Amino acid sequence: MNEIKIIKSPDTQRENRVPPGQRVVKGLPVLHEGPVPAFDLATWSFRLWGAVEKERRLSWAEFSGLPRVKVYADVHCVTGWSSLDHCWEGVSSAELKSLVKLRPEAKCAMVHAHTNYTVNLTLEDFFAEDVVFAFTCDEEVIPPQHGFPVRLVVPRLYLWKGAKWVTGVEFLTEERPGFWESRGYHLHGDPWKEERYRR
Ligand SMILES: Nc1nc2c(c(=O)[nH]1)N[C@H]1C(S)=C(S)[C@@H](COP(=O)(O)O)O[C@H]1N2
Ligand SMILES: [Mo]
Repeated sequence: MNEIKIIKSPDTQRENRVPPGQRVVKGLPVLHEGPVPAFDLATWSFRLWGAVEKERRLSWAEFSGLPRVKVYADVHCVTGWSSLDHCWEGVSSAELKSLVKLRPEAKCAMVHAHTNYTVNLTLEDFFAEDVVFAFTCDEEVIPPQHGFPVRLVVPRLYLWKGAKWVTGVEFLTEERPGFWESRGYHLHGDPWKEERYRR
């Protein structure tokens, strides 16, 4: 086995780990639009496309075989709850750089997921060291309602950026709002600045 790199999200090192306007809950509530999608790992694929030199599609065997990291992080939901001390194991967003070469005009990432869910991230936020495509949460396989087989975790932004049931990443040359961002949520979503909604 390769050694798994352990990353501590910087926000877990703060003296006060609860952002303004948030309260701490135990466990992880379930929140999403629409039904929990069914999955067949035999046909599952992860696509990387858009502003890249050459598009790629990875099978479950290929994607789940990539080197892994463990990210220790808190989550903050825009609706007002935070849940502390989670450990996510999966593929670091930075790992994708070994799979596709971004074109110089690439500026943003749009992460795509079931069902018609998308989140926009700047490349800086997307490639932050603690961003992970997670297979497990707290040492257990992510349950269906939390995103099985793979969900994104972006610890430094509100939890809506953590797309469950991800299907791929499209690289964009200009920012385009994702699912919630086009319905009034903030384009960025920093919980420490309370970037909840757009005016
Ligand atoms: N595919 C998908 N991912 C999603 C959503 C969704 O509707 N569809 N909702 C988001 C929102 S708004 C939140 S708060 C978190 C909740 O994650 P949890 O159910 O694991 O707590 O999932 C995010 N990821
Ligand atoms: Mo949410």
